[in-house]
Amino acid sequence: GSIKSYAAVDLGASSGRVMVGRVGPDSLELAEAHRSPNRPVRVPEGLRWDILGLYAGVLEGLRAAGRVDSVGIDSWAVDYGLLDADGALLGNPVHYRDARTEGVAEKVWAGVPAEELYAATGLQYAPFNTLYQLKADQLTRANRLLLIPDLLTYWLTGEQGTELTNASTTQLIDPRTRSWSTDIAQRVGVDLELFAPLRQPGDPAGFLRPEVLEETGLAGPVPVTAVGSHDTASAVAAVPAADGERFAYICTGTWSLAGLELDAPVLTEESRAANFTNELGLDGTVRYLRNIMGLWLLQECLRAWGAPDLGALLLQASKAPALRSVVDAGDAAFLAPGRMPERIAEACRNSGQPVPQSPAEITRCILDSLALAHRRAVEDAQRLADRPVDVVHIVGGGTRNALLCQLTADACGLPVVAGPTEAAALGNVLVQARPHGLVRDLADGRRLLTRTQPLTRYEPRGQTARWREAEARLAGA
Ligand code: LFR
Repeated sequence: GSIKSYAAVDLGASSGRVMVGRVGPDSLELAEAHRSPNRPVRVPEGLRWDILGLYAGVLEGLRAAGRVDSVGIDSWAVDYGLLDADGALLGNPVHYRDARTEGVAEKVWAGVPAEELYAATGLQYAPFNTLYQLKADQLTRANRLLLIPDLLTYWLTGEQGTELTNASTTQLIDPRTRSWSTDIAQRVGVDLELFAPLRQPGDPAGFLRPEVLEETGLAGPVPVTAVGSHDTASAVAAVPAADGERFAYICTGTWSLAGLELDAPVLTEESRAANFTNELGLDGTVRYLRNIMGLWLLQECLRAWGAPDLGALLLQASKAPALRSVVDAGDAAFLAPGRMPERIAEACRNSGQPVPQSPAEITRCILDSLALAHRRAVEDAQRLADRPVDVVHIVGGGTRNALLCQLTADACGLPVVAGPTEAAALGNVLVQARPHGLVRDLADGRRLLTRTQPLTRYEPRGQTARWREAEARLAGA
């Protein structure tokens, strides 16, 4: 009939899932076929992704999904696998939280100043941008670089490409031309021949190989479609904004990615100083946003505390005193794993604030700090892009955290619309539905989302003065 099924593979930093989206002219349903934890592995040489485990999870998920009309893959950004001349993977892909990039950026800037890099690529500074990772790697045997979703697509189909939205996180793309910055690549000494040709979201990416069909029990041909393969690009595509709405978005999960959808990049020096990035989105859009540490801070504490019941902890945190101590949730000091409760306590102590003691107090400190970082990003983005907004959309895993959503509404002084939770998978599905004529463009996909997905609205409780005070406290620290 007119209903089509799509497998959306969505790999996050802490779990990988295969979702099945069923799309009709006026319907959109998403169901989970398979979910498995994504466990980074610390070996003597550093922190690595278990890429074979992830791929095995994809195959299991496709088997569980059953007959689908297409498959699309998205994941976290910047990381990659290197292949030798025969197309074989050279070692486990390195985790972006690995320490090997320490001090690398400074060396790159000695050749190409950070100001010039920003003016040409629009990418915020993060130690893990692909460019810096590449400069930290031994590339002598590498013949090809495939970003994580492109690597898995290659294993599924045998075909190589570099999907654009994710390529925009390498720091080797010019956001104005939406193509390689050959000048920057040359000056920093990166051979662009390493990369497979660019693919646009919506482009065909081959068919499941016969061996994959056999392993998954699927009947071919099953096409694979390039989607917005950066999970944040897919998540932003699934922000259920109304037509003409002036909105900011916050994609929540391990990270909080907070900002605006623009038609053109903002490449000013002021924007660079504020560490805003210009990543590429669907249909010619720019994702103008800031990376905030996100629920990673809480995930790492939960790990340290031996995985206590989250619901009970959040209830206690909601009753803990508000805004007692806040930390800078944008601080790269929180990037590496380990000792998170201690590091948060240290940050409070060093800034002369009360040191949170119990898990509930620390959790409250984290959520207040995240909401405050959300406020700063939403305010800065509006100012830097000269684009005021009336509403903040929160999508992704953090929508399950009602306290975080309410605090964000309070901090921003704006209504928050929370949902959908599985935004990246939905954005992935919506792009796959395009070739079948079920979804025309971004606006059309968003209309379908607002009609079909449950959303929760949080009104600001009018305490902006308290948030302003906390902001000043942090700035003074
Ligand atoms: C979110 C995300 C962010 C990116 C970070 C590292 O999952 O993709 O957008 O900055 O992970 O890749």
